[in-house]
Amino acid sequence: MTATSERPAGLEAGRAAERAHERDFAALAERLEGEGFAADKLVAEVQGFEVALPSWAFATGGTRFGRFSGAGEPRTLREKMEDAAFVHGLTGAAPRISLHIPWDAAPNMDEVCSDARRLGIGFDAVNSNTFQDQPGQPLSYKLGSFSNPNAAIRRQAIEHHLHVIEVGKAVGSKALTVWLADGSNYPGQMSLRGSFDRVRECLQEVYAALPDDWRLFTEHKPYEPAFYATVVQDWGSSLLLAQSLGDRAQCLVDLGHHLPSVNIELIVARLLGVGKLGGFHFNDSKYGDDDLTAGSIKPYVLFLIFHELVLAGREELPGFDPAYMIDQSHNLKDPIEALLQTVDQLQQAYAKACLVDHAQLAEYQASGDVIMAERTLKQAYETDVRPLVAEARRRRGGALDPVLAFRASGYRAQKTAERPAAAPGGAPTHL
Ligand code: RM4
Ligand code: MN
Ligand code: MN
Repeated sequence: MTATSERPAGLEAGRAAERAHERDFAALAERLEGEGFAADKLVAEVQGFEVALPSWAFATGGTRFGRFSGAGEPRTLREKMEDAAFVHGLTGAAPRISLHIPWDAAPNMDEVCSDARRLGIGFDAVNSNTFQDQPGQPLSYKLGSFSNPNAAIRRQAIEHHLHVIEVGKAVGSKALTVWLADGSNYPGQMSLRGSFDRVRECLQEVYAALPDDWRLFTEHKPYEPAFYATVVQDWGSSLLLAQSLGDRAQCLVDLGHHLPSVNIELIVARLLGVGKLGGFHFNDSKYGDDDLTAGSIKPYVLFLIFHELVLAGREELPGFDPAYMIDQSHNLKDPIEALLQTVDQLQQAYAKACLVDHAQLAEYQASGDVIMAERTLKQAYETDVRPLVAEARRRRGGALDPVLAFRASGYRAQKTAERPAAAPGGAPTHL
């Protein structure tokens, strides 16, 4: 647990649940020891896994057809940070929040920092937003920001990014994530080469303004809102940008930003191989940028991605320092419950990846034993690691079962009383 002043309510699982956990963990530990693993070492590895929470995921998201908000949702950055601290208290694995500017604009950054200290949370990458026009903004991003043929619009977008860096500096962030909606809806609308060149030039200026210990993440996405040609549409475009910017520019992989059936773990491996894998936006997807709960649709893919990451970590690949972040929109679930479930799913995928016998796998690969190589992965994937993950949470002061602990805590009811309901409906908050 962190410096959170009070231990969250709901942490005390019933005695029966404690006993059941102890029994399950002992059985799993014995089995793993039999397979040559040190259970305590595995628990410690899982305890070391941390992921950042997105400030924009604490309120109900929406689609372009509507939004159905729930009770007690946060209305201010401080309230989002309170919710984040609660999620961290129950999971012990989410000690940072990622801000989105200007959605999280706050008049007094000193207050934001002192709230964060009081709540025991820190800040991960800051995100810019040139995909919407803000009230009072002089020039429109309707036809693009960094790619816009109009130099004054590009200048405005650059100034916004410089401002976002200042916000990040004030809270102690160490990275800027740039996702651009830039692109075209119709052939002929914009120059396919020229638009990319303009994006690169603008990013060069932003990169030059980064503090020395910061990284810049470029995030690709195949379509939406540009339905014909998105400028940074794929990992290749993202990599070209990162390579042309410099060492501290890396690519961010949002799991929902790939067309159906694209092999994401292969993309991860490619980026790892050239030291350009900067981080993740975790979520899951059936069709496109669906923003569903990580692990809810393709859990094996999530495991295979973590397998590449754990392997890269063990091999100490140069430049390997992935920023793990969540980017989801919770349209139906209570946002806090969805995030608790997400962190648990990520911990499970990570724990399973820690169980892969890499030496054995390499031998099977070298001898061309296809079945046994695949079985080595499946052996890890099919292990029920829930007791391991629960034990890791418990040792970090979190809950055995965060969702049940949240329900037992009365937190949502308390916040519903403290935070008068927002107006029903309204515009979607998430793209
Ligand atoms: C985009 C992308 C970005 C996020 C916005 C809100 O689809 O995933 O990471 O900042 O949505
Ligand atoms: Mn994203
Ligand atoms: Mn997205």
